[in-house]
Amino acid sequence: MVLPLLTRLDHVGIACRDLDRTVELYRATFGLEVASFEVNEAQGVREAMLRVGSGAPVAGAPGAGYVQLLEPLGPDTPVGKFLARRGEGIHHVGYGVTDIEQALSEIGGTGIRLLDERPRHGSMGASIAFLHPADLGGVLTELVQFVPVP
Ligand code: V0V
Ligand code: CO
Repeated sequence: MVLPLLTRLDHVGIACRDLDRTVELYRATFGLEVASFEVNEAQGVREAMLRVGSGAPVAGAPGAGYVQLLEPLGPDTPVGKFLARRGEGIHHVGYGVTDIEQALSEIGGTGIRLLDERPRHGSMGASIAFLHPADLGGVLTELVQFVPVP
């Protein structure tokens, strides 16, 4: 095992009620542009990734970090429930890993609950998996393995 398991900050996920308005807020306030815009039915979100900085590449993955703006596809989705309970704000933190299967196995072995036993499809082609916030000080934590486009 190569430590640390987390190689970089990939993104901060922010729950919002109106994705288009929030994208515009980030553009007008910070000059950030949308790098990718996707609907992820399985995760129940419309989401936009806004790249922050260019960053030096780490372990073959782009070094840039992102802000991920998340709008729920409905009330009975992770982000829909979060908005109803807590309102708009930071929803999760996503960290880069080099080998997500191995990271899940190592982290699962520590007793932290895995919300995904197997990686799932994430933004921009990445493999992602979530860890339970109740076991990590109230922070919903996402592992992200960058998958290069062939
Ligand atoms: C809920 N809770 C959270 C939370 N969401 N705590 C911290 N951060 C969050 N984001 C707490 C909530 O306050 C409750 O705490 C407890 O969990 C149960 O809340 P709930 O509303 O009943 O929610 P659950 O249990 O139905 O679901 C919560 C979890 C769920 C975290 C298990 O949201 C989940 O599986 N999330 C993973 C998938 C996801 O979030 N997808 C959207 C992003 P108390 O009151 O009991 O203490 S998709 C994405 O990021 C992509 C595609 C990408 O990056 O590529
Ligand atoms: Co995310």
